[in-house]
Amino acid sequence: MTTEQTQSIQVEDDRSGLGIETLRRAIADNLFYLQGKWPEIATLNDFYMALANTVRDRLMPRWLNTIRNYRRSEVRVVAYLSAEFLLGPHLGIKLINLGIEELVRQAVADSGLALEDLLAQEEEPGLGNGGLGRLAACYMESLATLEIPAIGYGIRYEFGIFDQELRDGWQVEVTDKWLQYGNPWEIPRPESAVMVRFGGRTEAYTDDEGAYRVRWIPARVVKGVPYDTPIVGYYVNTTNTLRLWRAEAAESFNFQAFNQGDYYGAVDQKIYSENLTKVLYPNDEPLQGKQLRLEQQYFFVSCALQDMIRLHRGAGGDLRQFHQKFAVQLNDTHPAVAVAELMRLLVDEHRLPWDAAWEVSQSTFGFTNHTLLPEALEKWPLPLFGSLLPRHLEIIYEINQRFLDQARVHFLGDSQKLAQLSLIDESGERYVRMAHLACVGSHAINGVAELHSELLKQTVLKDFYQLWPQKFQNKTNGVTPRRWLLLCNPRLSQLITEHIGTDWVCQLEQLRQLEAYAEDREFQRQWRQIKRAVKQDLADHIQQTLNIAINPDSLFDIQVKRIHEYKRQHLNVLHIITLYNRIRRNPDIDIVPRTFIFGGKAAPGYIMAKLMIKVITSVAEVVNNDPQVCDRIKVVFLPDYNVTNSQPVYPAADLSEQISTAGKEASGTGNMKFSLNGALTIGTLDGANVEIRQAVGAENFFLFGLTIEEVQQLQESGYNPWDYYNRTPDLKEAINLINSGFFSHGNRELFKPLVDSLVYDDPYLLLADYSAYIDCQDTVGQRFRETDTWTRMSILNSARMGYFSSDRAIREYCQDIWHVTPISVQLKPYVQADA
Ligand code: NBY
Repeated sequence: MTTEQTQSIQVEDDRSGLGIETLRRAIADNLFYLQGKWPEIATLNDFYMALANTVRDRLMPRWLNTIRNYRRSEVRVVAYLSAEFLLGPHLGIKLINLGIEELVRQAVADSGLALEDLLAQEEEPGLGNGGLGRLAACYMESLATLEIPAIGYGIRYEFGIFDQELRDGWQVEVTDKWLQYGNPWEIPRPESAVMVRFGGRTEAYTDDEGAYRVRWIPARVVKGVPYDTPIVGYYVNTTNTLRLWRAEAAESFNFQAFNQGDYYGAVDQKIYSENLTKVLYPNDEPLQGKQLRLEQQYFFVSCALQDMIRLHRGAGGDLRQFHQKFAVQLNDTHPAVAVAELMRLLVDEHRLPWDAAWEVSQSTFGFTNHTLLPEALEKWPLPLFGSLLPRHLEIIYEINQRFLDQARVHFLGDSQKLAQLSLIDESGERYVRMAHLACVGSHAINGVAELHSELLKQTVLKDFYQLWPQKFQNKTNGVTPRRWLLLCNPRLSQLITEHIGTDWVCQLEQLRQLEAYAEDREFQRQWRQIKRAVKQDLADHIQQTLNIAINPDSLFDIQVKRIHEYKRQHLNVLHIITLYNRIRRNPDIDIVPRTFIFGGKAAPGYIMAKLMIKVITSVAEVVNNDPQVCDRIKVVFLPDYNVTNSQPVYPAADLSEQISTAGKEASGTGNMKFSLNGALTIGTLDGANVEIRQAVGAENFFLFGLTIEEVQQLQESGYNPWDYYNRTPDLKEAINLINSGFFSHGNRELFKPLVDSLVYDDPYLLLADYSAYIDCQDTVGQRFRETDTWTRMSILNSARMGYFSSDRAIREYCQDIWHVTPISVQLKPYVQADA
C-alpha cells in the first residue's frame, strides 16, 4: 500500500459489511442514531426502519457506481416515462436481489426478531392503479437485472391508490398515507429541481439574428423536486434510478412577501403548487377533462425532459444527438404531451430548427398502448388544453399541419381519413387526441400482446397503420420471476432449484426442464405438498383476518384484479349461484368443494363496479352461513388488494379466472403470475391468454367463450340477452335469485341496476358466454379430482411459462425499439482523500 492509500478512508467500509455480527450492529446503530430509540422502547416499525437503512447503506456503492457510469456520454439510456409505478414493498425484493436474505434473517433473529414481522411493517408505495403501473415496476426490475442503463420518470404522489375497506360489504375508500412514517428508500435531490410553467400566453418576437421566435409568458410556475429510489438488479451491480417528482412552490414562503403584506398570497401559492402531486387519480380509465390530471401529466413530463437535457448537455452532448443519449418510452398516452414539450424545449429554448428538432423527437420516442376500449382513449378539451399549455397547443397545430400535409399525399382526396387522423378531434366539441400525438411523435408503436397488437392495427389505430405499417410492433407483456416466483413462493422456488439449479431465476426458459418431472410420482407428490402448504397459509391468514374458515383441500378458484364490467367478476358470481342452486336442489350432490376468492378495487366513481363488490360480498354472506352448502362452497372477498396482499395469493391458486369478454383485455399480467405458480387457467381467447394457452398447451388450459369474431357477429346481428335469459333455466334461476332479494335481506331494489344491465343490455356478453362457462367449470371440477392429471397439468403450466418473463419482454424492447445494450457496472470504491 502506498502512503496515500493508507491515509485515505473508504467511506463505505463501515457500512458495507455483510458479516452477521456487522449487520446486527448496524441495525442497532441505526435504531439508536436514526430512530432515536433503544431496543426496549423501539416499535416494530423502528426496527423495520433500522433494517431498511442498513440495507440501503449496503446498496449505495452499487447505486453510485451505476450513476457514475451513465454520465459517460457514449452510454445510451432508456427513460421510461410513466404516470404510475406500482412497485410493491422494497425490502423483500432488495434482500433477494442483493443475495443477503439469509444473512439478514439470521442477523435479525440474533436480535430476537423475525424477518417476516419486519417485512410486514412496510407500507408499499401504491403509486399505480393496476396492470399498467405494475408492468412499469416489473420492467424497471428487469432493466436493472439485464444491466441496461435506465431511468424511470414519474410522479411522487403524496397519496397513492386509496386503501380499500369493506363496510357492510361495500367498498369504502381510505386515504393512503404511505409516507406517514417516512420513506427510507428515497433520497430527495433539491439541488436538481427544475421549474415548470403553466397557463398565460405566447408572444412572437425576432431574435438577435433576425429569426422569428415565440416566447411563452406563463401565468404561474411550479418547482419540481426529484426524489430518487434505487432499483436493484438481481445479482448484478447495476442499480438503476426511479426519479419521481414532487411539486413545490417556486418561491418558498419568504419574509419579503410577508413584509409586503402578501402573506396569504404566498401561502396560497404554496398550497396551489403542492396540490399538483398530492394524489393519484384512482381510475384505470381516464376521466375526461380533469384539469389537475393534465397538470400532473405535463408537470412530470417537463421535469423529466429538462432533466434529460441537462444530463445530456452536462456530459458535453449536442442536442441534435439527444436521441442517441436517450430512448424515451411513453407508457400509454399519459406522458404523450412529451412530444410537444420536447419540441418546445428544442425549438424555443435551445433554438434548433423545426425539422432538426422533429427528427430528434421522432427518433427519441416509442409509444406503448394498453387499451382497446374506445372510451378509454385519452383526449383533452381544446379550450382546457390551450389555457393550460398555450404554447404546446400552437406546437401541436404545427405538428398536425405538417403531418396532415404528408398524410394528404398518401390518402389523396380522402378528407374523411384526414379528419380521422388529425391530432384534433373536430367532430363536435374540439379535443386534442393524445394517442394521435403519441403515434405521430414516435418511431415505434406497440401493443402489449399479440392479439392486442393485431386489433390495434385493425381498429383504434387503423389509419396510422395504413400510413406507417413499419412503425407497428408487438411486445407481449411479461412479469419478473424474482418477485412473482422467487420472493412470493419460496417453497416452490426451492423445489424447482433442487431439480434444475438456479439458472431459471434469470433465464426463465430453463423452467422447461421441469417437463421431465411432470409424470414423476415423487416430484408430483412434492409439488402437491407445497401447493397444499401454501394454501394452508392463505387459509390461516383468512381465518385470522376475516374469521372465515376455509378448507385447504378445496379447489382455490381465484379472481384478483381491478373490478370492471369487462373483466366480468359477475360472471364468476353467476357460477357460484348456479352451484349453490344445484346443492339446494339436491343436497347430496357430489361436487368438488371450492373456495372462491376475489380481490380488487373499484374506481370510486364507478357505481356499477362498486355494486359488483357488494354482490360478491352479499353472496358470500349467504353461502358461507348456509349450513347445507358451506362445507362445499365458500366465498371470500379479500379487502385492500394491493401488491403486498397479492404475493401470498398467486402461489395458493388452483384455478386462475381470466374471463374477460374477448377483445377487451389488452394483455393481462395476473394471468402470467398465476400460471407461473402452477395454477391452471379458465379463460377466454383474450389478451395474453391466447399466447399462454399456446405456450402451456391447449390440453392444459380451460378455454371457453365466444371469440372476437363471434362477439362482433353477435353484436352486429342484434344481441338480445333477454333471449338467453329465457332459454337457459339455470341462468334464469341464478339471476332471479339475485333479483328476488335473497342475497340482500329481501331488498329487491339493491341489485336491480346490475340485473337490468345484464338482462336488457349486457354490453360484455355475460349471458351469451354463461353456458359455455358453466360447462367449462364442470370440466374443471371433474379434472381436479384426477389428482395426478391435475398435478401434471400444473407442473406443465409452470414449466412452459418462460416466455412470459419481463426479461424477455425487455430484451425485445432493447433490440427492436430502444437499440440499447447492457453495460456491466464495475464497483470502484469511492475514495475520500484524508485531509
Ligand atoms: O395494462 C392494463 C390493461 O388493462 C391490461 O390488459 C394490461 O395487461 C396492463 C399492462 O399492459 N391497463 C391499465 O392498467 N390501465 C390503467 O391502469 C390506467 C390507469 C389510468 C388511466 C388509464 C388506464 N388514466 O387515463 O387515468
